[in-house]
Amino acid sequence: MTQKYSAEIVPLNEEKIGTAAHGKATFEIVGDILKIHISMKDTPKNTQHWEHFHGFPDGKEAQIATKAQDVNGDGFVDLPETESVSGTTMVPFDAAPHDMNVPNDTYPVSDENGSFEYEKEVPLNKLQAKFKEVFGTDDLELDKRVIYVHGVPEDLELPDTIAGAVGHYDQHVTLPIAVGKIVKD
Ligand SMILES: [Cu+2]
Repeated sequence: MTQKYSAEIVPLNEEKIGTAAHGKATFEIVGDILKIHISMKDTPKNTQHWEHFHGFPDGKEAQIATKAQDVNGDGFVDLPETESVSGTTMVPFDAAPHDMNVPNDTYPVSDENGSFEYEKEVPLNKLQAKFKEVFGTDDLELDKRVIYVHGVPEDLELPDTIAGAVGHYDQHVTLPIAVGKIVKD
């Protein structure tokens, strides 16, 4: 039996970053494989884009952040400001999602038109084992999660009020540019 999920990914921070990133994600669980396909357009071009699903470990349903989450009024919704509605960073869509090693350089890079495609087949038992180690449950509960796409070019001017640095990765890497609610199909 195949379980399918999808997300319509809508822009966030588009007025500030000068482009309205959007796309679609699909997730298919076939046997012990999680197939992921993410297709994005109009993202900041020639830029690596971190992408993950975010959610609440306690089972609360995550919602997408909107402008309403700009609590400090600097015009941007930064990563910490998404947490009240979207929860925490959970699983990366990088070279090895089942490692759940979020800060790294193996995320997709957009082309000169701002498009990118990400396709991955993940061993579900490995991902569930790692998820349990980190969050205490092996149930991914995809339909309670949201997908985030992040990342603006290093030379984009950002106000000092933006938070969200992770290790040596600064706010340009983690600034959310698009988000989508994952639903069961
Ligand atoms: Cu993220």
